[in-house]
Amino acid sequence: MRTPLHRRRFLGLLGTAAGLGATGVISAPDALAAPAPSWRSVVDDVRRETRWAWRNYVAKAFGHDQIKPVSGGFEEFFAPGHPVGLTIVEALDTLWLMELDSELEQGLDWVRRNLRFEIDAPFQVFETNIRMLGGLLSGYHCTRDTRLLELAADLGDRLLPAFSKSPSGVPYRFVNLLTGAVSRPETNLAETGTYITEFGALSKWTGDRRYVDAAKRAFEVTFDNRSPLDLLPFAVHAETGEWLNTTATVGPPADSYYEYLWDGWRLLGDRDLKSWYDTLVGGILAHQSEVVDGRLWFAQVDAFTGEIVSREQSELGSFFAGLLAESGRVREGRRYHDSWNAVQDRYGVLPEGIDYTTLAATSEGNQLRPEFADAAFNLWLATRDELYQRRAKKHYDLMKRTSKVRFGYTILTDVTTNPVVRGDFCPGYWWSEQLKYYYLMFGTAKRFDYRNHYLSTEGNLLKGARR
Ligand code: DMJ
Repeated sequence: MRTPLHRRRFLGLLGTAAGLGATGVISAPDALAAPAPSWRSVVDDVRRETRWAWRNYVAKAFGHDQIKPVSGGFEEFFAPGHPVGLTIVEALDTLWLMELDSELEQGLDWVRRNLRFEIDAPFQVFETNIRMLGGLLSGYHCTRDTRLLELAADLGDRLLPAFSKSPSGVPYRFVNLLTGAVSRPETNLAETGTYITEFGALSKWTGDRRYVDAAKRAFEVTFDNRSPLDLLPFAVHAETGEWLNTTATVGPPADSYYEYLWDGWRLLGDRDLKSWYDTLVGGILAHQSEVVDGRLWFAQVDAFTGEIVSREQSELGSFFAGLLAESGRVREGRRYHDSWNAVQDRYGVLPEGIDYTTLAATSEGNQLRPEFADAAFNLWLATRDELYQRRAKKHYDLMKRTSKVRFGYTILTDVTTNPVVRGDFCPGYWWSEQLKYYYLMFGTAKRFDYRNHYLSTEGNLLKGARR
């Protein structure tokens, strides 16, 4: 039970309807924001920035996984000494959507000539799937370059042992791409259930069901083990399928598990996935939502008792506002985005973690994160309310102001200081996610089907390319 102290400030979800759109400390609330700028000029600016950053990547780090945009160096993401051109693969569909066709051709040429997966090193299955497999598949979807599909099928085959060697069907965290040796059975929900759309697209485009069947089986094991409150702890053992803890969260390392139940229904039309999503999100709304000072949050709770175990909220959790809206819960999605908007108003760039009772930062950096823009994009698609374009525009402006450096855009190690403290690296997802969300929501992209599309958790376009 929550304590009486909590009840004073922490009203239940149904207890209040007012107090939304909290006023920020630094800037004006949404209602007082300046009139909408010309979105056309913003979309042109996003395209220009993408091309500028791409040219720097080509000059300084081409073929390596990630550029270090301050020093002009590079680093690999999956395995030291084994570049797989992560930035290129993540950028393919973004370049295509933006009609940056000569840059796209440069990237495709590198992939055709260099990308191979006979690599004797353990690769993280989840990251390899959402970034590399998803990037190749979205590249194929946009360009119809069959080499991309061949590479995707080869990579899919190399990932499958993580599933087939597990006695429960829940995947191991790592697989050696050359030998198929698996490792790290202590895993979590996101790394268990973020495969169905990439594997589903691969099955559809190759006619081989092994991929989609493996992805669904992993979902089934964890869903069947749900608590009587319809909640899932986030830590699980791959070999037994048993829980390793009792804490439920919508943030990492659970987040995209929920996203992919909905997405699997949306992309593949699998009714089981929709019903599992409805059950689990019903549990989350009933037992994890909490309103503090008029703002909606999602607590970390014990999955079996419902007791709150933490009021810390990861920035990554902000994606959930968009997911709620996408799946028909627009009211809750709006409210949760309002909460994160209050954090954006307070800090400018969102810190990685906050305590939602005070909005104090619990983790001061920002890894050039896309989730707030992702949610704004999905809310905009669901409502066409310009409010979300304004919020995303502010997110974009703040990113330009704080993260733009000599050779591109970088992460921040402290957003609570003035000036902010910068790191020196640009994550691969930046090329696949926020650039694309900004571009698509500030203009009408000719190559994007605004009515019928699917973007993965990594922003990869697996449906909706208009050629
Ligand atoms: C991305 O790789 C994906 O969005 C993933 O689902 C979790 N978050 C990172 C970016 O923050």
